[in-house]
Parts: sequence; C-alpha cells; structure tokens
Amino acid sequence: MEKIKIAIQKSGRLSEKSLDLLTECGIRVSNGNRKLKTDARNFPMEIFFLRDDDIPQYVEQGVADIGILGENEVWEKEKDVEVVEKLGFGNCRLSLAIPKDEEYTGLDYFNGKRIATSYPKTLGKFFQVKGIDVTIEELGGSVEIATGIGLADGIFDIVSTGSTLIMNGLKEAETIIKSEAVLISNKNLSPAKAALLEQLLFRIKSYKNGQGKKYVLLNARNEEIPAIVRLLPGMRSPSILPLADEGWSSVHSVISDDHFWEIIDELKRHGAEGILVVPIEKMIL
Ligand code: PRT
Ligand code: ZN
Repeated sequence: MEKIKIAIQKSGRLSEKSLDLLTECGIRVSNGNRKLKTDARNFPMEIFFLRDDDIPQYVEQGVADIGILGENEVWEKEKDVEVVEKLGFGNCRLSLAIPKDEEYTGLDYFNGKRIATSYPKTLGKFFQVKGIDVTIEELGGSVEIATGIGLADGIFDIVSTGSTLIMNGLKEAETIIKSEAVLISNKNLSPAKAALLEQLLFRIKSYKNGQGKKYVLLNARNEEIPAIVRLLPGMRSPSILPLADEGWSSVHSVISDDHFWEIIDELKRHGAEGILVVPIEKMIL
C-alpha cells in the first residue's frame, strides 16, 4: 500500500506540537531516538524529521508529499506548494522593530534605513509594494542584536511575547503579517496519496473543531428551557431530554470557551442546576 510521506520539524518550536497533532489524529509515531525517518504504526504514513527551512523544497520536489511548518517559512522560501490547512499552533507575528528611544513616525521612517532579518524575501516584497527604499541585511540568526552592534537601524523578525525585543532594547514599530503552523502539500499527489491526505485533513479538522469548545449538560425547569436554549446554540440545536422528575429537563449542548463564564452565569440566573462541563476531544461535523 502506498504511504504518504510527511515532513515535520526535527527539533524546534513546532516539533512537539506537530507530533501531538498526529497523535490527536490517531496516528501513532514512535520516535524515541529521533531518527531521520520513521513509519507510523497504524496509518500508511512515513514521517521525515527535517529542518523547517528545508521542508518547502522537499515538498515541492515530492521527496515529502506533505509537511508541517510555520507559514512564514512558506512565504520566504517561495516554493510551489499548496497550503492546505492552518493548524492553530506556532502563532507569531513578523514585525519591524527599532531601538526603543527612537521616535517612530510611520513606515516612511524606514526610508533609506538598514534592516537586518532572516526573512529578506518577505521583507523585500513588503517594502517594494509600499515603495519604500531600504537596505536589507540578511542574517541567519540572532537578528535582535543587529542594532546593538551597529549592523542595522532596525530589524524584521518573528515576535511572540515581545520579551526578546525588550531584552535587546528594541520596540515593535509595525506588525507586517501574522503566521501560524500550516499543513502544506505537493501539487501533484497521486490519487492514493490525495485520498490519504483527505483522510488526514478530516481528522485534523475534527480535532480543530473540538478545540476551544466544551460540552455542557445541565438540568432546568421546563419553563426556563426556551431562555436557556437561546444561550446555548449548540451544533445544530441543543438536545433536550425530559427528566424523571416532572417539570424538569436536561439540556446538552456545545459552547465556546470565548464567553464561557458569562454563559455559565446566565445559565445559573435561569435556575440551571447540576451543570457539567466536559472537554471535547473531537467534533465530527
Ligand atoms: O532548526 P530549524 O531550522 O528547524 O528551526 P528554527 O530555529 O528555524 O525554527 P524555530 O524552532 O525557532 O521556529 C519554528 C517556527 O516556529 C517559526 O518558523 C515560526 O513559524 C514559529 N514561531 C512561533 C517562532 C516563534 N513563535 C518565536 N517566538 N519562531 C521563532 N521565535 C523566536 C524569534 O525568532 C525571536 O528570536 O523567538 C524570539 C521572539 O520570541 P518572544 O516571545 O521573545 O517575542
Ligand atoms: Zn529554520
């Protein structure tokens, strides 16, 4: 049987979460000693452990069929691959930063300036579109020290909490683009591999649908049910089951984490009792 070959980051910020995602998709990978590649135990899949920078090229060439990496690397490498799904982890932003005591006056501030980055293509395209002339200094790493040592006037780098910038006496001037981990695919998969990708995608989406949501069960008096149903839209609509206790029903529904406590408070105001909140592992729509 044909296997689908997936490339994930060997060691870095996305490694653990990429493996976790496969686990959530029911795909068991044993990678005790971090080999170059390994077979999944219960899915026709071969896993390659690579540097994230190399993944777009391998996927373009078909050495790997699909891959997981930060979308920022996909933009920078400009390889002919398809982004098939955003994965909801590895979130960060690509930002321009300048020394903290500088007065930032807007994008024109950068005219004629030198900017250090590991993402020269992404940055070059951005300023080209804006019609602003900058000199880009390409660095492999430690971009945040470039202004301190006099190599550049500003930097363009990945930011998540912002603490690296602060530690290096910098401040974020502009956020250019937001990135997260994505699943990419080769554009010419065989029908068998395309079917395996579909299967994987279905599982990924079911997992993602359950994220940020809770299953809620509660009991309430029948006269309160219409008001409670309005608070709990559920997937289609909440399930309502009569209780053995006359005049009472049990309501089952799905709620999102976003307004979780507000909704719970409202439910209590409507006399909801025995409220049970259960995590959702997967949600098949
Ligand atoms: O060895 P390999 O080439 O595979 O790994 P790498 O060193 O190139 O990448 P790695 O593991 O650092 O990051 C992999 C991916 O994680 C990136 O391509 C991003 O898509 C994503 N990601 C998410 C991040 C961050 N958050 C992040 N904070 N990548 C890097 N950083 C760095 C950033 O470069 C800066 O130095 O963290 C620092 C900023 O963090 P804060 O929290 O201080 O703002
Ligand atoms: Zn890398």
